[in-house]
Amino acid sequence: MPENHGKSVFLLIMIDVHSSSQLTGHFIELEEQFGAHNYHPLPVVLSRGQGVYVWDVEGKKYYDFLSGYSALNQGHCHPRLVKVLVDQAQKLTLTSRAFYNDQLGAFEQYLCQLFGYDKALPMNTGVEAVETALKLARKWAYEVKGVPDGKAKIVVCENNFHGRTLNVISFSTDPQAKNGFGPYMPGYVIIPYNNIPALEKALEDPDVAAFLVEPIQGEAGVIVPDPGYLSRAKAICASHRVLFIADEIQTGLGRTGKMLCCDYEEVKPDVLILGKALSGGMLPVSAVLANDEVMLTIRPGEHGSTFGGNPLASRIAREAVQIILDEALPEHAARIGAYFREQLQALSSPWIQTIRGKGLLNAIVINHSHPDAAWHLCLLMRDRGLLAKPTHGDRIRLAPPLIITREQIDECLAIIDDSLKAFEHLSLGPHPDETTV
Ligand code: IF1
Repeated sequence: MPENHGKSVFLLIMIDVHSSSQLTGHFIELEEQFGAHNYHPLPVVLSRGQGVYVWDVEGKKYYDFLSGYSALNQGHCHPRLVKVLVDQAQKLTLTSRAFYNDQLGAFEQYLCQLFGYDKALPMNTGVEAVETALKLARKWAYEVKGVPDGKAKIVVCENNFHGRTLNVISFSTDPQAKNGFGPYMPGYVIIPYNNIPALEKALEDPDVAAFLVEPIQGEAGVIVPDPGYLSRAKAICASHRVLFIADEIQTGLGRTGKMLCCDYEEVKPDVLILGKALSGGMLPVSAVLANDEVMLTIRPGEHGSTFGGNPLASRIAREAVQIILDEALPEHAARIGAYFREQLQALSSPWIQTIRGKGLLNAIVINHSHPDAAWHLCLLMRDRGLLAKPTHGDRIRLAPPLIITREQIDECLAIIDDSLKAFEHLSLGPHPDETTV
């Protein structure tokens, strides 16, 4: 072997190591220079996903504990979804609703028969489905309930998150989501979450059309209401002829250990909103389900969207939901989620103030005075191979794909435990992107 061979190999390795960390910096700088700064991502650049794993550009492997904010219940790049995506993409992707197509009706029938509604209205993003539900509620109020035109009110909860359009942030209570975007849409009444007397009082107003609620408040930090809250709220709505609208965009499709979170209390929403995992993370697909009395208040030309109900999305969504059923993901999430919370508790970490959640929608509240503590814990977990993100400062959502196995959960618990132990020696760096440990 030539005498300088060792040096050249060493040099190559150095260049390789150097270039790979440069690679991360390169992609971050691209987004920094050319992208809007509407997010503050964890400093990791992903290039591949499969199942519960993602890989960064340096080839490092991580457990994904955010799951695209619960859009990846079925896991990254599920083979069945990739197959139908490729198949359908080679046939027909978009017709617009100006014409019929051979995928939409089958998708609508599938959703209606599975969830027990007369009709489905397909949209794309979650917030578009929320907007659709709100338009339906108002139209129904005027045409069926008899609320005077322009007077309909919709009751929502404090600390809600239903999306980021101007109308939806009009009833947000989160200054970060709302401030600076006025003027706001009128017609919303905000009450405390998980508060039955407040709801009863609000529904005394005969102009109330609907109550829009998340069965568990995700963004607020996985706030689980008291048992019975949803069923009592539904009963109060029924007694005041008010539509109960469940936003199951994040809690639905198996995430909380049932197909729908409302199933825990056998509550059948008057209007059901689905999104995120409805496509298994392949592309935006959302839908609103309701019976004819509500759904048929919108007539041709009164609502729509270019991509809503496109054949590609319809085919993928049907497969995405079928995977949830075939792989019994709700039941699995219930079992694994209970085990995960129990084992998290058993860590008895002084840094964990609260553990809460249902199924595989969980969060921990960090017990640390530093405002960036949760962020730094996420950096420690990133360095050990698990990706999660803080929400509202001191809370970390822990929501892996529902396909995660018990052995994988045990590996993740070890990562979380090791990261929490490293917290003891944490010197929180001046810059929230780096921690020195
Ligand atoms: C962001 C939150 C989660 C949702 C519920 C409607 C929507 C969402 C219950 C709108 C979307 C996403 C949006 C994303 C972060 C993420 C999120 F932190 F913002 F709140 F998951 F908790 N209803 N949630 O959770 O659906 O239009 O986004 O498809 O905006 O930062 P979308």
